[in-house]
Amino acid sequence: MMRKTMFLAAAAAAMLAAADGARADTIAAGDTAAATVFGTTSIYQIFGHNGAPGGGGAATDAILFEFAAASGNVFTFDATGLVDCCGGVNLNIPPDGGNSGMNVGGANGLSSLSGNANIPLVGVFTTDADPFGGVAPAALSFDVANPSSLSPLLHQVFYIGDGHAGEDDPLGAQLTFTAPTNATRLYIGVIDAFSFSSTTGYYADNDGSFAVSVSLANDAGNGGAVPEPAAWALMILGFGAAGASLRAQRRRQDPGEGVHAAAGLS
Ligand SMILES: [Ca+2]
Ligand SMILES: [Ca+2]
Repeated sequence: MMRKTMFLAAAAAAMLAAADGARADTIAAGDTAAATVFGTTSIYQIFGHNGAPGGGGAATDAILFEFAAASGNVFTFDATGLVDCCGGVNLNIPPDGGNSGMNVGGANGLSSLSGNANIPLVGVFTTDADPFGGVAPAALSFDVANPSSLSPLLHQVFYIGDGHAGEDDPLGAQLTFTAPTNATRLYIGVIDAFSFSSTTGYYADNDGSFAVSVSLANDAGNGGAVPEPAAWALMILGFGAAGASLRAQRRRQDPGEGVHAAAGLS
C-alpha cells in the first residue's frame, strides 16, 4: 500500500513537471537569459496542450520563463536568426517576420494575433494557472514598421519581432513589454497557420531557429504584488463556451499536409 501510494505520488509529480513544457528557466529582475526558439516552437503549446490544433503535424513546446509576480516587471528582447515557413525553402524569415501578413486564430485560452508579417517571434504572459478553456482576451494587431511598447493582458499573444523598433534594425530603440502585475510566466515562440490565416498550426514544416536574449528589469522597486484570486474566478467563467468553439474549429479545419505543401504556404 505504501509503495503504491509513493509510486502514484511520483507519477503525479512527473506529470506536473511534463505539463509545464520542455524547458523552464527562472529569471529575476536584473537578469538576462538566453533561449533558442525553433521554427517549430508554437506559442500556443503550453501546459501540455496541443499547440497546433489547425493541423500540419506536431509543434514543440513554447519556451517558458518563470518570474516573481510584481508591478513594474519590464521585459526586453534581442532576437537574431532565421526560420522558414514550409520545408524545402531557404531560411529567409527573420524574428521580425516574413513579407506577408497573418491572421492566426488563438488556442488553449490564448488570443489570436494579426499583423503585416508572418512567423515572427511572439510572447504571452500567464499566471501559474492553465488558461485552457477560459475566454481569451481581444486579439492584438501589429505593424512591423510601427511597433510600440506594450502592456499586454494575461493570455494576450503579442508581437516581439527582433525586440527593436523598425523592421530588421538591431540598432532600433529597444521595445519594452510590461507584464501584468499578477503574471508569473512568460512564454515565447513563433506563430503559424495554414496560409498564415486560420487556426494555428503548420509548425512541423518550419526549419531554423531564433537565438533570443530575454532581460527582466523592475522599474517599481521590489513591488512584490500578490496574485489576485479574482483573476482566477474570471478565468473559470466561460470554460464551456470557449471549449466548444475550439472543438468546432478543429472539425472545420485541417486541409492536410499534402495540400499545404502543394500550396507552398505557411
Ligand atoms: Ca523590429
Ligand atoms: Ca509552417
